[in-house]
Amino acid sequence: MSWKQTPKVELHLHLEGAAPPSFIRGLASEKGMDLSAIFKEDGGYAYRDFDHFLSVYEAACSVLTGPEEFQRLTQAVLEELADHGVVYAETFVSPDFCGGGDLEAWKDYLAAMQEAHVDGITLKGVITCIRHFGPEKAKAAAVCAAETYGDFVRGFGIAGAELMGKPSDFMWSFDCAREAGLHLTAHAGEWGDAASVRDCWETLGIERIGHGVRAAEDPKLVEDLAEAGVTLECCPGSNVFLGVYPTLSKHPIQKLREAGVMVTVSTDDPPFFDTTMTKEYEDLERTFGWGEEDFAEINATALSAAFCDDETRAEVAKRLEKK
Ligand code: ES4
Ligand code: ZN
Repeated sequence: MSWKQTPKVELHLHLEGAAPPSFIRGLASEKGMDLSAIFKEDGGYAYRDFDHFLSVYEAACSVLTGPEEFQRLTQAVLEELADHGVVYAETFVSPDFCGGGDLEAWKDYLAAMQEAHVDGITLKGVITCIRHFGPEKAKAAAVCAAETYGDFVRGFGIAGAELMGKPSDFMWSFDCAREAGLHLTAHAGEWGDAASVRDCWETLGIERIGHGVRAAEDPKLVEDLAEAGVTLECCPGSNVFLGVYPTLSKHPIQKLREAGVMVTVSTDDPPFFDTTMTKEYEDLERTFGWGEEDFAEINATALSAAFCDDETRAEVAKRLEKK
């Protein structure tokens, strides 16, 4: 069956990483910028590996020069998500890419993003610092998040090159965000091993883990994550595309779920990884035999781990009941 219309919750989506290539190409040509180096002949993004992906990603972001571009980006992303049945999404946005960490500039970007609207879908923001930009930049990102916590800004996290620096380098930022009332998540266990997932979880006191799948390599950690009810923002298609696992059948999402870990399904950077939420569901059905009840459970798990307020949660729960 096609899962396109099935209502879905998505928790792990980088806003700029969700930018359709045609949108970025269109903006580049409006601005007279030459981005041909980052596109393949078929129009998709071109890169070799994760580090190169990050630099192509930053080049793509270079056309997003102001709040207006972010408003248009958010609108384009919401339309794409709604087309795939997504009724609630959380998106990672970084003050580093929105005014360079300046609080007043950040507020203008945020206001612009919140102008975007599509009926039937709610979007919330998780503000991320970028690990490879270092702890000082992360502090500015955390202050931006703390100062703008509210209806849209719900969480704080860390993205970027996972193997650079240590979680403890970012403790000040996570403490700052926690004290302001923000929910916390962090990218861990995509490139790093199970020990690094535990380190990140215990050091930063996060409620969810971005990816986290390499935790599957340590049975004790799996047990502890299940017991603590930590939710993993799994992005199976992204992991297979980037070679974390050779095929979806080798991906631990099923094993983690069977062990009682809260797992959810997201796309990460969908056009970069040649995926959509519909495609993720189709692939999970084909590989693990997941059906309607499994996806309903995955969405319920995602909604209970969502960083929104309970009124929004109740509204979204109603949307999930409709088919
Ligand atoms: C990421 Cl900084 C960033 N952007 C998009 N996707 C990512 N994955 C990890 N870090
Ligand atoms: Zn990610």
